[in-house]
Amino acid sequence: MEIDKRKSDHVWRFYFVLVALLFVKTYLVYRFEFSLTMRGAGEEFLLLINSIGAISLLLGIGLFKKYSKPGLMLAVYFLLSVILYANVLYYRFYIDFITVPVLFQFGNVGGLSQSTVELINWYDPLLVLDSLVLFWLIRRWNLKSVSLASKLKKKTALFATGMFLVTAALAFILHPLLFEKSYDRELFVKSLGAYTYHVYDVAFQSITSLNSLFADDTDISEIQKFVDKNSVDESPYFGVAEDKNLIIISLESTQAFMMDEKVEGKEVMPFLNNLKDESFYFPNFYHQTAQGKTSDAEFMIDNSLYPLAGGSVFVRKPENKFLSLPLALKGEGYLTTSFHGNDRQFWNREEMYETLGYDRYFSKKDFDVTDDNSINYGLKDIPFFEQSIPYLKELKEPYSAKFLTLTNHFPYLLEEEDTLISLPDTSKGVVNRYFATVRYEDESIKKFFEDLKAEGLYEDSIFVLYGDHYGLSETYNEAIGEYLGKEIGPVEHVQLQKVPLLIHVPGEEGKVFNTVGGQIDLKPTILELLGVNEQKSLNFGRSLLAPDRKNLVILRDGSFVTEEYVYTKNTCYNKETAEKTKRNKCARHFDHVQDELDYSDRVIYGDLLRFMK
Ligand code: GP9
Ligand code: MN
Repeated sequence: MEIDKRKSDHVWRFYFVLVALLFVKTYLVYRFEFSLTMRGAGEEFLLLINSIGAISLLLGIGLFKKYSKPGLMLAVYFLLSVILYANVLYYRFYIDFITVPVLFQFGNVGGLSQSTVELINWYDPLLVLDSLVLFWLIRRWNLKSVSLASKLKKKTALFATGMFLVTAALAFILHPLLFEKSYDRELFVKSLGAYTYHVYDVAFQSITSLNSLFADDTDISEIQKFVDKNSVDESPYFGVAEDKNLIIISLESTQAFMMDEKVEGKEVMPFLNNLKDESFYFPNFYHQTAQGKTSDAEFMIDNSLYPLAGGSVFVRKPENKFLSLPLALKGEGYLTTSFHGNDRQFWNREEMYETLGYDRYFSKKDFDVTDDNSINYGLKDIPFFEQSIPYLKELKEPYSAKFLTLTNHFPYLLEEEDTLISLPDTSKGVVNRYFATVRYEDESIKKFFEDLKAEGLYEDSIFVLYGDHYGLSETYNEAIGEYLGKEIGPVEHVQLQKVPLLIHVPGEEGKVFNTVGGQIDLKPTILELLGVNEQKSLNFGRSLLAPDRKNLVILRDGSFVTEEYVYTKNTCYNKETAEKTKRNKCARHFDHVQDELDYSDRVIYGDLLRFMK
């Protein structure tokens, strides 16, 4: 085969320019956009080299063919740049990487919005638009599909594969449990690189989606044994709220530290602070959500299963069988409802609520939503609660009613007339505005309680108020630190994942429960108070009222917290001093933590609850 030396040299040069540019771009993103925790020179070295093999191979698609294809190379380059940038945007808020299910969530979750605009930087176009210059280069060098010397092609392929294998080998030496902890996406990206991570993620999602086809009832008995082994005794509170209506309020993006805060001497959450004195209050309660945010919290509270590490179960597994809180309550004659001032399809609620056994979903179309009474994602909380009262009055008792608040949502927008507190003055507007929307949310609940009392709906109900997930992600730790006057290290960051939990039982005295727990524990806690024994159950959580419960909460990224220790980012810390401590202090929980997350995932991927007898 004849080879045109000049033309083929240009193609080679083009290939190397693309590899070098993408390598540099990726490394700059690792360094300046992703805040990866690096431990030691080995990890640093691995981070430096981990994209080379994958980039050389992927761009090589246009090279290793019989005739090289510069256009195809550029297309792959552009695609990888877009993937990189999409991750940058996602990471800026979530401090996490995109997974395949997140892409499928876009339809349900609204896609581009004001929230995204908030996250864009001036230099962002450079990350993708360099492809235009490269396109110009194709023309300038007059690059064509030519055949290349096969010797050089072989050498390049060898180099690319070699780099890929060296990266993989080094990654396994440094992190032998890499694949067992595949929910730890940071570990994956910093070891095998951003592009290999995505290839793995696509394969992983495709395989797990087939799991339910091959599952049978042998799996469930092993998991049932595990869950039974961890069960707790009945508490003295069993049945104290028997036959009462159940009112659950999900506090959008509300973190527990806000309950203690004051700005210029004024409390940010005056109503909740009062209410907690007359309620069961849980100051060591954590959210355990991942990429499914509000829907993950709802999923956990209804099912006492962990959400999946990637995507939202509401979106991914709405056809599974579940043993949910609404179904258990229906068994006791309850009418089960949910209220939310957003579209029915958001987070695929319409479909998933059906599966979970909700009798009625009052969504945006049931409310009078105008430009004046809505902001950001939908109806403002005060009119939302006001307009819910007439519906609530009509419900047949006993009922359960879940209210999902919405105004305190990133990027925390609020009109002047609704701003009831002065804002702090940190360097981040998002952090400052958060105080105002949390204050507004507190006001809306105060008004709701006043209305419930006026309508005679208060006495016969119990109230569960919980924060659904963090509002200020790790991105804002520096600004939170400015406000709190301390640096936010890893332990402090985990502590910021505490969310409020108040359970108000009219007639019961207030009490503080210091137990360490999380959203997974709410379903058994609620059922205990209502005095309901499920006919069939598989709850990974344990009642927060049980005297013999273990103080342990497992976060979805594999971090965990006990009475004394915090384990996060592969390091064991003393909770009190926030200092690193010996790994073996945490190590006795490792197996249990891993098993608990794995078993819960297996239930969901395998749709195993359909085999429960
Ligand atoms: C929207 C509400 C907010 O319906 O659930 O969603 P989030 O972003 O918090 O999951
Ligand atoms: Mn939410």
